[in-house]
Amino acid sequence: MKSMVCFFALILSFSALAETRSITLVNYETEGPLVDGRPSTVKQWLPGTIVVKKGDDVELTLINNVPSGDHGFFLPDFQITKVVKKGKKEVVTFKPTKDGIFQMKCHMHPAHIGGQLVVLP
Ligand SMILES: [Cu+2]
Repeated sequence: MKSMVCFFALILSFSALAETRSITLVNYETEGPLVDGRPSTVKQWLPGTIVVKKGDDVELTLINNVPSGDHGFFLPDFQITKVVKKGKKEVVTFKPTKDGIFQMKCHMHPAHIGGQLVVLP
């Protein structure tokens, strides 16, 4: 009986170490300011800030439903570069091994508003 309790305690402690964080990001597009007298479009992945813990198994579902076309998801500090085609969904997974605040953006369009990944210690 004692070994059985130890076994379950061991399983519980392992499951508490790393959790899976599943987060869905949706591409959003709206009218932006005039640029050189012409209307512009602002694009962003929402939510613009996502928070996870160091060591978590992170699964990001990226949904691109904007009419302007394909967009990218770029998280350079974790070597993630993904193109999400118009009307499609992509899933990326990674395990953050460092804490801090990291930039995420579209690598295909420099004017795309970037967001941030917050990794807690
Ligand atoms: Cu883009």
